[in-house]
Amino acid sequence: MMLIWAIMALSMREAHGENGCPAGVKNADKWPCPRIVVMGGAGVGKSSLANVLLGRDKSYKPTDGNHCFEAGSGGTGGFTGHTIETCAEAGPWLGQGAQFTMVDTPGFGEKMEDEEELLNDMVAYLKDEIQYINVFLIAFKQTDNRVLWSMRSMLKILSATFGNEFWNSVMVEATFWNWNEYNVENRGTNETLWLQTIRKGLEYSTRNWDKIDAVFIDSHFKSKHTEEAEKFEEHTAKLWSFAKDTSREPFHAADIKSVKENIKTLMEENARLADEVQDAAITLNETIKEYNVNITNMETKRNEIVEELNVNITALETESNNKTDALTREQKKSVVFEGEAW
Ligand SMILES: Nc1nc2c(ncn2[C@@H]2O[C@H](COP(=O)(O)OP(=O)(O)OP(=O)(O)O)[C@@H](O)[C@H]2O)c(=O)[nH]1
Ligand SMILES: [Mg+2]
Repeated sequence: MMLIWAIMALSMREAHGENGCPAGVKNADKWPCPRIVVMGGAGVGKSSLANVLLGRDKSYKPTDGNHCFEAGSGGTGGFTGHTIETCAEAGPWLGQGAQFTMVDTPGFGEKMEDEEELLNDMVAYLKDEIQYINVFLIAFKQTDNRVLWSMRSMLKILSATFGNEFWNSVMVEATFWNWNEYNVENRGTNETLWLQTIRKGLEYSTRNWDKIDAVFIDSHFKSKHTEEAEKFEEHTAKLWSFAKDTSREPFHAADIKSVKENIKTLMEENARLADEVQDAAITLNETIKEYNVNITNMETKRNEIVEELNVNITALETESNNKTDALTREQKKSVVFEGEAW
């Protein structure tokens, strides 16, 4: 009897999964679901946000000496960003809710090739350790649009690495988005316009760019300011419900290819495109040269025609003048004759 009960309990647990994870998600005991990976450019506020979502101070300092989840300005170890490795922590949502997993990642700059190692490590960690991911939270700094452009090469590589499915789990986050009344009025943009710009920026990375949604969670909000606290609650709730949305399959990171392979492919593709552009430029130059020769020939021809026309006009004028003179002479003669007749 005990055995039957134990088997039933086990299969029930299998069907519903454990630790908030759907059935079939391995390592649910270690990494509860949902699992949120925050990524983005260097210094945009990823670690601060990750800490706040785990319910601790935005400026949390780890005690074990590494820089995981440590917020701070400036690069570490010669890299552009402060966080230089991908790491995860399980904890209660906002410090008091259900258990979930937060993954912090290094910030990337503009020189993708220099950061290949960081990117490779990140992909390897997601693939081997985290395996299933509910949300890729891509953070952009509201006050700095350049970051969007520098992120494009990284997103291109991620897209090539993770495949188009990756975009189903993407939610965009606007950092440095303060909700106090003054900022709302003087921001010079609003949520809709800002999201439109981001979507446009992602247009070349995914076909689903216009379906991507955004949250505006301010990791630096002040709870004593009601409007900031309310917006924090609203946007964290939106992120939570996206993370828990079971109509989307969690992203399975186990099948992804290595970044190296993709960077190599993308670089080969770039080299091929550069060759094509060069060939096109050479052809264009030759065509321009041909056109220039044609234009010169046509100009010479036009000048010859104009000259010929001028000669003809002069000849016609002379002829006409001669005829007029002859006519005048004839008329004079006939007047004289008529006079004689009188
Ligand atoms: N005012 C303001 N400051 C912020 C915000 N988010 C982050 N910061 C500050 O920006 C700096 C960088 O924040 P981090 O959270 O370390 O940024 P990160 O994206 O993890 O940085 P890297 O790991 O270097 O890529 C810190 O000094 C934060 O206090 C924000 O929303 N508002
Ligand atoms: Mg960081």
